[in-house]
Amino acid sequence: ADFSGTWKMKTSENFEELLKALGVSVFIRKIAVAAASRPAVEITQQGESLSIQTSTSVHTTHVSFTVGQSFNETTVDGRLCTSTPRWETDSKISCEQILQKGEGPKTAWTREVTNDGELILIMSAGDVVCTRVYQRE
Ligand code: RET
Ligand code: NA
Repeated sequence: ADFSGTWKMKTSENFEELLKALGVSVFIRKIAVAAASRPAVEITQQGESLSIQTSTSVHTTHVSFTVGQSFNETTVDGRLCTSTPRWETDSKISCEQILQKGEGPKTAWTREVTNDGELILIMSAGDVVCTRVYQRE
């Protein structure tokens, strides 16, 4: 599948609940939720290698990885983790995260490009699941 493009968020569910499950304080949560309502997502892809930049007014992340190879990233609350992405289907990447230090709920994400060309990002922390749907700009 082709994940590349500049993506605009259409819907988001449970993002604040996700941060809450990760122990983010209410003050920081409100700032993060407001900023995360207008993310700029830029993905480039070459074969199995992806580069994903997610920018907001207060926090930006950039990851590059090859599906099938572990890499370092941060959880959505900013803690360093080791991530292991794999193909769940040929249009869906599923990634488990292991914290490098300390303890916390189990986190993971999936990214899928649907037949109608939407990108669905699912992030989870323990039982809490956040779903964000994007369209190409
Ligand atoms: C943290 C804690 C430190 C202070 C701030 C934060 C903001 C996080 C944001 C995350 C956005 C994530 C998105 C993810 C995927 O689409 C790291 C929680 C300000 C704004 C857009
Ligand atoms: Na997002």
